[in-house]
Amino acid sequence: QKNPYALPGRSAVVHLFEWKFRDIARECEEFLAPMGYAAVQTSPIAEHLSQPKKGHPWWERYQPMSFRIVSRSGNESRFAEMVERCNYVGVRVYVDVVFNHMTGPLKPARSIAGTSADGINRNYPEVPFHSNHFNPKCDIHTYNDVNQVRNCLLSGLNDLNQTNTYVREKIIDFLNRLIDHGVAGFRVDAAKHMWPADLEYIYSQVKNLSARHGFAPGLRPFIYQEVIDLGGEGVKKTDYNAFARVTEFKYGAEIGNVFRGHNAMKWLKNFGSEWGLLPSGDALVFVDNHDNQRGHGAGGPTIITHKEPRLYKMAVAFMLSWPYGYPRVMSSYSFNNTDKGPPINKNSSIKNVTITSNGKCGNGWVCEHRWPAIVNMIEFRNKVDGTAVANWWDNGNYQIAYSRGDKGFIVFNEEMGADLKQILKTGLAEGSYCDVISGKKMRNKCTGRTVDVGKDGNAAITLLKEEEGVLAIHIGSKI
Ligand code: LM2
Ligand code: CA
Repeated sequence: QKNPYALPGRSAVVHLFEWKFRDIARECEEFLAPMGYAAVQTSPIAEHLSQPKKGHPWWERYQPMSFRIVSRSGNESRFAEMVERCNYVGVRVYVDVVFNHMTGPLKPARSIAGTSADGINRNYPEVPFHSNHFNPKCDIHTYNDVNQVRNCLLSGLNDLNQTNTYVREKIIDFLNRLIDHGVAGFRVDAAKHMWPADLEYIYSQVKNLSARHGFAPGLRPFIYQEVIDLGGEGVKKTDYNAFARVTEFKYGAEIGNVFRGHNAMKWLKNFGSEWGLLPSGDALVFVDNHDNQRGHGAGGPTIITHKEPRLYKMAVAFMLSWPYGYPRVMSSYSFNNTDKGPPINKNSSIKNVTITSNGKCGNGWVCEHRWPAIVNMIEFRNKVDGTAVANWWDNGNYQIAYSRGDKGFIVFNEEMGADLKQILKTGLAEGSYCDVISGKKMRNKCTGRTVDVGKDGNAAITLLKEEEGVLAIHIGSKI
């Protein structure tokens, strides 16, 4: 089912990567709901491998040991409390679910909850799964062969057979338990490595969203499936988008290309399905994700992350201003090597997300979703909802501007070493507007630069090369 169930006036899902449930609950109440975010994506919540000797790399959570709810983010009662609190303030919860595989070939494999499994002989007593529930061991030698991609081992991880009735039942039970807790949907990890028909069957057997948690009768869960398809492989994103949404990896790759100066911004004019992207209503889009921000997954060095803040703000501002796909905002912790897990205390529990008096995060959490330019663009997206792109302007190269109907207007300057000075049609009514990238409207004053729109809807826009590369105004920032 492709509807994210955003409350009216809200949009986007924020991935609170590796956050503890308690911190997510607080964030729903204190920030996400009031600021207009629609939903959160959690990290995987099922009992998973523990690798203390490796310093608890983030990817241990992508090696499940059972479908009990216990992870480095918290136990089942904390999870239940989080979903309850987020739902109460109208923020949807989507869980990252991993059921293509279990752990790699470790004997014993020890879980975060202290149980063990035999990853060599494929015995997972907590489920239980035995070797007959898995596909025969083989390696993926070529991504041209869909049989290998779906039936062999992804990075050596024991590959569950989702065609098996018992395996299906265990997966369906797990998803149903999450629905009972009040979640609104799922991010399906490694969907590319499972057969579309198996997934479609599993989804069809999952319950409707929980009435007890306030969902209307008959609602099917929101599902977005992780399928990495940059072209040229056997498995295609279009194998999966008939029955649920798909993560559109080409989006961030193309955005990276454009904003890094490898493809002129003027071409963005028809960014969307004409670029070979999925139909808008089938796509879950993002500038970076937890994999490709650290060189895992797809996209490589073209992907833009929080490590390049000026560029990142431009890329995310484009995503949030552009009416294509359902956007996901990444919220990271800082890292300098690709394995590094979240910030931890001496006893290796995950550190709390602390919030400083100016609204920034401490303890090593980056919290891109709280960056003023990013959260202000969430408000922009919510205010312009339902309008089309209009008043497109470009300089033939790396300067562009457009409005969203008569509700919002945005300008980008990515022209190497050049200023932007133009009289532009904003589509907006006459008045003074506060640029939400350099500042914010506060008590009818603007803390950043103001833009004066004349009777004719035109405004003199200046974006100097040393300033931010983007400027945005909307009906809510009128002063
Ligand atoms: C995905 N796609 O379908 C993600 O793009 C991918 O990043 C995930 O792997 C994968 N699904 C499994 O959920 C991540 C991480 C890997 C890591 C796995 C399992 O990117 O590096 O693999 O999780 O934890 C790790 C080791 C790898 C080892 C494997 C098995 O990094 O070297 O392979 O465990 O022991 C021998
Ligand atoms: Ca598989």
